[in-house]
Amino acid sequence: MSIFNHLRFLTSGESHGPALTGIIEGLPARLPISIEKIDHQLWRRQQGYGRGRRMKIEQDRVKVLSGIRFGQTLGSPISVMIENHDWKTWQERMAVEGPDPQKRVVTVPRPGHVDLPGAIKYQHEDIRNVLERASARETAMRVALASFARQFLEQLDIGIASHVLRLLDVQGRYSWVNHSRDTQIVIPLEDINNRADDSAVRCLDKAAEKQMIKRIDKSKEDRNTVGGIFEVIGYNVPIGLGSHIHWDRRLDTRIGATMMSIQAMKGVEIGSGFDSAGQYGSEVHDEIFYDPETEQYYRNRNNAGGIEGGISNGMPIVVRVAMKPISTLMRPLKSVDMQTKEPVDAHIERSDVCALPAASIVGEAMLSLVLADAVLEKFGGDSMKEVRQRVS
Ligand code: EPS
Repeated sequence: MSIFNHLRFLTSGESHGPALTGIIEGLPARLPISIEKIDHQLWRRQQGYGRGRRMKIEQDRVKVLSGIRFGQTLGSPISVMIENHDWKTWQERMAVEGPDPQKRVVTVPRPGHVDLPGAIKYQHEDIRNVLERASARETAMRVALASFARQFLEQLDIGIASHVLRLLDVQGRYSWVNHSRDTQIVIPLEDINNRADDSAVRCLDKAAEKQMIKRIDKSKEDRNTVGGIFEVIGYNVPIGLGSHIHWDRRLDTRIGATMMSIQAMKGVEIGSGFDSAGQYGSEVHDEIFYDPETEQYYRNRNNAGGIEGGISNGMPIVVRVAMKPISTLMRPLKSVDMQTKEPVDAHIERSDVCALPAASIVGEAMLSLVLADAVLEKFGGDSMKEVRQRVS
């Protein structure tokens, strides 16, 4: 059950269990690894206006258990752990053995959450047995594992960035879909993350940022939640990753699937995506030019989002992902008690008003994993030296 060809990775852990754990396998040997860089990515995922109290409890740090020695990969499976600090208060309710001492079962599913289909599918009487694993807490481990892939890409000068494009009805100005050379000049690709990291909502447009913050405040006041759209960009990506020859080898198949795998995502676009459906071919397709000096083909815009026919074309890879509003509402929607079948208000759990900025970091993580996998598929190599020789 994977569209990864070279890398393999698994995550495990419940939101309020003792820890998250993960394994990544398939990275070459002798890749320099900085734990500080992994922790920095974990820190980035914990930021963002609109998060709830949990993010004050956790200070995510990775603990490496195998696969790294003296700051380099060994080529063996890398296993890591992130502790859940909140576990202290959940030990009894999340105990591995024995009966539940508090007998506090969750029986009312939240509309929009996996609660109802999950409880029916797995025949759980306590919805907690579903929601603990469904929680986006799991994405901390994805970010940790992807940090290894990201450090691999860094060695090849491939960069990954993200920013929030839209929150509710507020749309920022900058997008790397349809970008001209001018947009590039306003914000160089290498600066996107620094500037987005400086914003409480990861928005590059200061006027839109203000409005986004206001929407989050209003939503909190109304005991509601908000989603939006983030854009993830991969740059300096070599031409030729992915393939048109089979559906599961297409780079866009793999990006689409991994982005949709992030909790609460409801839509993915590559390049101008849904907008292109309303435009003529002449408006959509990016004309091809050739620069004899650099001996390179180039384009003046990027509606294709860096992928044509499932193959990277050398332009930045641009992916937009739509996140629905979080389904835990402090002013709950109507639901049904699964025990009594009576109509009641949905279950309330501590949650976030908006986790869109964090989701964009998770989007970066998923793109890092897909691109690292596609690079290894195309070029191969057991050691970093071998990979470097083959890529250059
Ligand atoms: C989440 C609910 C909240 C979030 C959590 C995801 O957790 P809690 O129920 O403990 O308040 O904070 O996100 C994280 C813990 C995280 O690390 O991102 C949910 O139900 O998905």
